[in-house]
Amino acid sequence: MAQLSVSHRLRRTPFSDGVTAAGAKSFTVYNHMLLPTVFRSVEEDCAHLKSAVQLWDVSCERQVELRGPDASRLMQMLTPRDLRGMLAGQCYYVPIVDETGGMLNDPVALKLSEDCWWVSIADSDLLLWIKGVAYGLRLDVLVDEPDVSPLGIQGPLADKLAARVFGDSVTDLRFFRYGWFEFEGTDMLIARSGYSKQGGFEVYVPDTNIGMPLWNALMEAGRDLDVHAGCPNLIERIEGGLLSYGNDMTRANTPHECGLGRFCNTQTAIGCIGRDALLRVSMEGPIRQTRAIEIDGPAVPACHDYWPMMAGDKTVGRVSSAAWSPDHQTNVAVGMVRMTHWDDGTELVVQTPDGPRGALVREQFWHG
Ligand code: THG
Repeated sequence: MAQLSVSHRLRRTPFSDGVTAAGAKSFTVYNHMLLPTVFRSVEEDCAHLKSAVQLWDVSCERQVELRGPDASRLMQMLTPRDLRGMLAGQCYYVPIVDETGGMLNDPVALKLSEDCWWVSIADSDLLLWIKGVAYGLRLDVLVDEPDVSPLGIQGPLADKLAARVFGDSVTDLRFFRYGWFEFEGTDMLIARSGYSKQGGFEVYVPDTNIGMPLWNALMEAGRDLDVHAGCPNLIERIEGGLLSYGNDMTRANTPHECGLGRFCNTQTAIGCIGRDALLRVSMEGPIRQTRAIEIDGPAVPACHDYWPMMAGDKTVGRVSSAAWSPDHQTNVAVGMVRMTHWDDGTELVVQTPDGPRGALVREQFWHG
């Protein structure tokens, strides 16, 4: 395969030296930044993630900072999730929609204080949308991207490793809560969160220069835990039903179509952009929705183009992500299916590049 040319438009991260030294085999581009996708192999990385602990360079989950008297007001304009009960110390997974109810991003929002928020974004230029809204309404708020780079500590041994470097109290954090912890004299925000179902933390590293010292300290401290560099894993995230913005959903989808209706409180999210559109779709319900899909046969190739899902000669949906799961001995996939065919157990045919394959619609992901 041809190589990707790296230039200033394709940003390195504070941990790039560590990622290279660990032998990253491939990368993708996410928020104009390098994101590793494979170290040993997707299957080996998955097995290791489920049994040990990994360091993830997820710097590409960039922070958009909202700071100023209107920060909370602006934040509530961006999402149909009701933020009134949210306290400093909490993280919320928040769909962000445009005026038509179309998904713009699905970030994690962190409330630092009444007048300061971080929005930890998925792969779209959300900063520009937020700046536009703030300027258009002349809000009293600064919108910027700080030098903050998330480092994931993911896997069943994550608590053990984090405790050795940040102290035992880091293990008291509850899911989607954060606290402040010190490393070599620098305070950093650590949350119990991450893009896997294996548990762990995300360290919001507040200065590029402390990136490699922290990376090296974690690698050193976790030697006997078999710590290894890792990255969001395609197999594990499909099994867990974690969606990928730009792949499994786009601006053409509402949160309800994406199965993110449980993160919308459109009735009470007063001031939210797209509220009228979402009130309408939440009343009527979506006519297509994200589903887990099980695809028969041997390992499917990578899903670059959407694969049509057929019922007879009718196209009733499409697969957006797929991978062979060694643990489930089947191909696990994410698809969008029309309501006429979205019931659990519905049998369909998926047109893969390797030819047609039988497939089953599932109401639940695997959570494996
Ligand atoms: N962590 C941080 N920033 C991120 C991601 C992350 N930005 C980009 C991307 N990932 C955003 N997408 C997601 C998708 C799923 C979750 C988080 C971010 C997630 N979901 C949990 C689940 O579905 O089980 C729980 C959500 C909840 O119950 O509140 O964690 O990973 N910093």
